[in-house]
Amino acid sequence: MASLEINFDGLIGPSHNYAGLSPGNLAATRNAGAVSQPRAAALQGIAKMRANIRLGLRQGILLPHARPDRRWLASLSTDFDAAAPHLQAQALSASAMWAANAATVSPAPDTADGRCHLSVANLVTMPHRSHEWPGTLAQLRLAFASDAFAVHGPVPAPFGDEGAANHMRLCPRHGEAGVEVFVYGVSGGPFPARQHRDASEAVARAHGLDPVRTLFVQQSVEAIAAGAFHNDVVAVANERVLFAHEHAFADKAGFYADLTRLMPEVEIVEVPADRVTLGDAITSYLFNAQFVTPPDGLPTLIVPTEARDNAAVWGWLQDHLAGNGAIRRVEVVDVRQSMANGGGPACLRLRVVADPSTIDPRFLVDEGKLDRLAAVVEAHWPEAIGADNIGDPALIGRIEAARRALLETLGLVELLDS
Ligand code: SUG
Repeated sequence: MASLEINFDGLIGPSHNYAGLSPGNLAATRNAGAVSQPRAAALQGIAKMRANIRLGLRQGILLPHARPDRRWLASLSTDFDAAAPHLQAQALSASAMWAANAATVSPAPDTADGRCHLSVANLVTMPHRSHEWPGTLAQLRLAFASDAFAVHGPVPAPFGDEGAANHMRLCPRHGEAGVEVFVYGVSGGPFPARQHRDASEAVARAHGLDPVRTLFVQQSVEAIAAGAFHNDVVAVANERVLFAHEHAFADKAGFYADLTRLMPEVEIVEVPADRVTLGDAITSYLFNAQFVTPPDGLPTLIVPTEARDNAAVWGWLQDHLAGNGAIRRVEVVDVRQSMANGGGPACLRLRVVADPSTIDPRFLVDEGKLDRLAAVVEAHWPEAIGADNIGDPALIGRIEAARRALLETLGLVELLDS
């Protein structure tokens, strides 16, 4: 079978909660201490996957990690019961759900050895995310074990790498060679720049990318300061179309010129700040849409309900559709539980262009498997987690049992400890 784009969504884990662990992520900070609904959250994620399958897209999954992360706590010479509350929260986070941060992926047509390369992201900037990579790497090594893939470990600290959330690929069609764009931050006003240029360059070297067709682009300080903690909050690409906010990049003229030189057929759809402010872009997550091409060929933007609820954003989308713009269809999905932690439709998925027959089928889903996953979630995921419950041993027992039930259902118990 030919290569096609497969979206791997992070299944939202049973420990999903709002501990406000990510400074610079305004939604997560605003919702710190709110009561989360892990069961509803996971069902929302499953419904999004189901909708994408119905559009004709291929769908995969990445799984929740062992939480609390007892191995990480042991490396800090403590355990969950003895740990300080902030370490308990960091050990319990379900942040692996945001699969766009799992790895950077360079499909086979872009690489020197003709394999699809994946580099697990180190996520070193935020403590609660810095211990995700071993669990992610264990899954990537299983899912992408075939010779068609090369799976790399993380770039070493202190070079922050947040994976595909800061990487875009422009190409005539997914299965053809493209231009890979790495977006890094230098400064973000009061907030940290999470993606370092040295990390992006190391990933590009590891993947054997052609330096001539690889761009390193600085995210604007203004965007990070406004709450765009990843590039995918202000820009997204699909095939030959780049969709970006006017203030996404530090030097947009230079970037657009390079892109147009390398790929004359590129179409840049820029949303001006006088139609949608950076603030509206960030609260609505207009650019954190999944931008995809289903088999009917219509470039489609899958936006969160928050984008429909924002009059300026929805107005711009309607005008674009009416004007026969590059985006031909808009679909709306409800991922409010993830959104409240700053994770939209695009954060929840990792794009891989490959032949599905080369991937471990336990990581691929159809509607029947999603039905089985939904049943596990209904039976085992906690209904609610409040700030006061985080250290509760009964809750922890429930979270660990829920993940065990999931792995048993998928035939993936070998992942129990990772
Ligand atoms: O890293 N939120 C995540 C959201 C990641 C979104 N991903 C992309 N844009 N691709 C983050 O800030 C909040 C968890 C908490 O506060 O408990 C959190 O980690």
